[in-house]
Amino acid sequence: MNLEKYLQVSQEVREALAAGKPVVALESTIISHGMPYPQNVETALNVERIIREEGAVPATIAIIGGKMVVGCSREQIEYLGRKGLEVTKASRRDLPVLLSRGEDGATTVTTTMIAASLAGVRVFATGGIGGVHRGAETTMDISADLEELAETQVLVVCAGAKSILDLGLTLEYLETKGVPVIGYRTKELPAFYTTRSGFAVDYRLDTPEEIANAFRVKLACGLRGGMLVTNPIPEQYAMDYDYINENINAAIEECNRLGIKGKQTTPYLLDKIQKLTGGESLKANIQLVYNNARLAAGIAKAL
Ligand code: PSU
Ligand code: MN
Repeated sequence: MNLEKYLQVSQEVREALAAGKPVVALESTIISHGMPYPQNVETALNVERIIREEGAVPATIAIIGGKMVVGCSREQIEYLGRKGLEVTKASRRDLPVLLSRGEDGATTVTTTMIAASLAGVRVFATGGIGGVHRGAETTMDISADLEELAETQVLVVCAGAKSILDLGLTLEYLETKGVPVIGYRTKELPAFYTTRSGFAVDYRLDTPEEIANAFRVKLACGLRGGMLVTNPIPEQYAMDYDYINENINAAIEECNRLGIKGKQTTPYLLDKIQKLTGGESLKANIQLVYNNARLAAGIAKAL
């Protein structure tokens, strides 16, 4: 069986890779499950534009009709954005059935890393990653994103992780799995909406070149897994620490009260926080994604 049956790389991305041009992968669960329509589509298209302005080629990734598409068209992005929660949120475990049945899926950090790596794309920009959920000592809810970072050689640029997660346990897990956690121009792990979290990253690196160098060494040594680059939200868009955390706590309480579990947990919390903050958190979310796209393009160029 050949992979081409299940992997479709757009012409633009194929040509860029063949010419050694920088390419940045983008996920699609952030479009379908991370933001409401139409802001999701607007953001996804703006992210692509920003990456082009920075001199790299964007490759939005999704599963369409049983193929991992690397380099979605505008129409495909619009389609995923409109379908929203109706699209299957596709993690590593979902790939075999979705692909064999010819179905669609929105790729999370895990499946975006898998498809990017198969296509030869090494840099990926997103908003926030999944991690160890609060209460995981009893629920065992630990995102497959962390295992993928341990397994697949793709560098992921994010704004840290939301404090819907247990950030301390998330860092412990990444340490156990040997995933380098880099702070871009910071020693402190950013917490998505805020630049501060109270937790330290492993290393502070101050330029895209230094980050690219470290990742190049990882690839050269054949070390399994990726690298996590955490990029703080620009100060002018950051939210008040206490305000956002009160709302996150309220969202988690409601989630527990309703008994929401498994893959529904993260999308439920994202939506609830957006509602509780009257859309204010969505604005911050959009800006930090743009900021990550810019840095990822810089790293891809340096690589
Ligand atoms: N966190 C965010 N925004 C997101 C996600 C997480 O702040 O859009 C999405 C990403 O696609 C991530 C996935 O890979 O949720 C993790 O889901 P889970 O916690 O179910 O593993
Ligand atoms: Mn989970």
